Amino acid sequence: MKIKVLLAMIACVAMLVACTDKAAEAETELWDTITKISSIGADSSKADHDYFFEHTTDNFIRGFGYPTEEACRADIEECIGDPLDPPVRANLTFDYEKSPLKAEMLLSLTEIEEGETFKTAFEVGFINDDGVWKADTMTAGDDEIPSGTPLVKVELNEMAFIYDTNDKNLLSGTFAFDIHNAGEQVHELVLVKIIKDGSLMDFFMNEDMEAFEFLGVKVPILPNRSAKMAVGELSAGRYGLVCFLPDQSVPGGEGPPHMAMGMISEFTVE
Ligand SMILES: [Cu+2]
Repeated sequence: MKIKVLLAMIACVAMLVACTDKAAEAETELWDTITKISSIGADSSKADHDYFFEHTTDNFIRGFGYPTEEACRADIEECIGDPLDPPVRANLTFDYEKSPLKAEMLLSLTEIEEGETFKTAFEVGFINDDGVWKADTMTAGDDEIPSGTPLVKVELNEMAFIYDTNDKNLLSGTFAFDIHNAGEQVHELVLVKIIKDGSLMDFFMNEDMEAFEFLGVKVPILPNRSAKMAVGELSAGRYGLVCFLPDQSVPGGEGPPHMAMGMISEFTVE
């Protein structure tokens, strides 16, 4: 009896080890895929472009504003653009409970102001297509939010930021955003501090870069997905929320920016 139990236990342990090995193998493969995809830009070789399209689905390409692989290849300069900085492995986690498989990673990106690097979290969904892992979705992931930080809910839709500008936590300047995309298009949330007197819309229209300071961004946020965004401690003053993504009902990323259609908003910290 005892031996049977022992054998059963050994079998269980062996199975666990086998499963863990298989998971580790899959994770390495996924990791290599993400790293390779991130390194590919419009100027990369034909072989690299082929790799890109072999390891991404049309659904993933649609996130770039192009309906198919063919459309993206035809306008590759705009569609793929520049390579991304290498992702940071320490922040990679896998969630096997969800289907398609979700892999979270953190990329460091250089944004807007020269020399200023922002860390941005992305959650990538993979599907296994005949033994090949393909990136199928990419949406903004959660920032690390210090425990006890109050959350201010912001809903995104066509075409507005919906939130309570009288929320006491928002007014206090100490909070994190809990963003949800309730719309049908991909959105982003860009947070700026408004420095000059005047209309935020005018500053963007006139490209007056002195009039505001870029504080952070969550992009892209897919329909029906959420992301938590850390904002630090905001000092008293005017702040803006803006979405610059193009109207996706117009193909090829040629639509007007959501900002021009109403996705621009202002709040005050007291
Ligand atoms: Cu938008």
